[in-house]
Amino acid sequence: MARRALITGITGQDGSYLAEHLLHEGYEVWGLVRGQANPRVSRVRQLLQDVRLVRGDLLDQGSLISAVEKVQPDEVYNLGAISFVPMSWEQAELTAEVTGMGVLRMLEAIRVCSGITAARGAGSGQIRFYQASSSEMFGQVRETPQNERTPFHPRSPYGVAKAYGHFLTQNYRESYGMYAVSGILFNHESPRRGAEFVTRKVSLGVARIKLGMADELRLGNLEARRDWGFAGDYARAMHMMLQAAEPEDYVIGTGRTQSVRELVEAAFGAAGLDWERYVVCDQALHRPAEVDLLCADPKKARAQLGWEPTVSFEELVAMMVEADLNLLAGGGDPHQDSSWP
Ligand code: NDP
Ligand code: GDR
Repeated sequence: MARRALITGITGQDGSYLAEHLLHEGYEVWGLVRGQANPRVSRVRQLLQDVRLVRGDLLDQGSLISAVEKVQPDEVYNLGAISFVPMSWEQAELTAEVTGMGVLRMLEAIRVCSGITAARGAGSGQIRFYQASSSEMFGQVRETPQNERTPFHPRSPYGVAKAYGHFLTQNYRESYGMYAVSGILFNHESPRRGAEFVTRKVSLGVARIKLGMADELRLGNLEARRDWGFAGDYARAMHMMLQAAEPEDYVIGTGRTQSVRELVEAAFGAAGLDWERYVVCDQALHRPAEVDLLCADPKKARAQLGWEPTVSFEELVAMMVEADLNLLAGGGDPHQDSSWP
């Protein structure tokens, strides 16, 4: 019988790559969807036709219990979150509820549906759980590169909520013997990335300028450094983590770091443009507290899972610029696009 996976956050960037990967691996894939008229759900219906949908919301405990009861999953991937860091200052409480408490609700749904109690002891329950932890938990780093033992100092309500979810996942593993793991993933991008994140904002900006649809691109802090990889590679890592014999947490990243300025230079360069003529630095886009430098040390994932990234930073940037040039030249709308590269 096919293994069954339940993915929260199916309408997001990672949900789409993970669903495709799991379908390819022969899984029966279920996606948790919320809301009444969410246009991203129609896109999933259209583009991921083999994915089955179940209603639920990370804010609603009962709905998660019902979803787990209905799907009877072997694996649960908790990707749902408010994931845009600046929004976490504007809606700090909602971020805590969805990105932080949502993890508790999903773990409780699994625990209750599996009949797990502390008294039953270690190893009880069959459902394997993946939590989408983030390099934003490292925040203000005192050591680089960052590995599984690097201390956390989150710099945004989002980072704090992720740290809660991370420790809680560890705690359910230790308290109930559940197979529950966190992937501490560094930034990963693709042509399916939301338009508000810096890589996609830049690739769309470059495409608009190249096609004569805009004459400037406004950005915030150009000096921040990130470790950027390709989302398809990271979805593969999530699945690999849940196949390991023992439940453990892993850092996933490329081990290279670039500044936003270098990203901008590479993206404009890929379209034959000089970025300095078009980029405007806007103080209003700076964050109340910034994460200055992130760089992964993915040695453990390489050694224990055999995971390797396959797309370089330069290839990633070129892929995103080309995809957005094609999208906009064909009259597509990045907020509504009904085809995924
Ligand atoms: P996206 O922002 O693209 O997707 C977020 C998903 O969360 C959407 O499917 C959204 O669904 C869902 N969601 C939001 N609120 C709720 C809710 N109340 N209940 C259920 N689902 C909800 O994120 P990514 O795909 O980029 O990231 C996936 C996960 O990985 C996130 O948890 C993110 O924080 C984390 N992460 C991402 C990294 C990256 O670089 N991409 C790096 C490290 C961690 P809807 O359509 O209903 O709004
Ligand atoms: P990040 O991604 O906050 O790292 O979180 P984002 O692409 O938003 O920012 C990266 C860096 O770029 C700087 N920056 C800008 N960012 C945006 N969005 N818009 C701008 O105009 C701009 N100008 C400069 C930012 O200040 C920042 O330093 C992403 C999300 O996917 C999280 O959910 C995830 O956990 C982390 O990656 C790892």
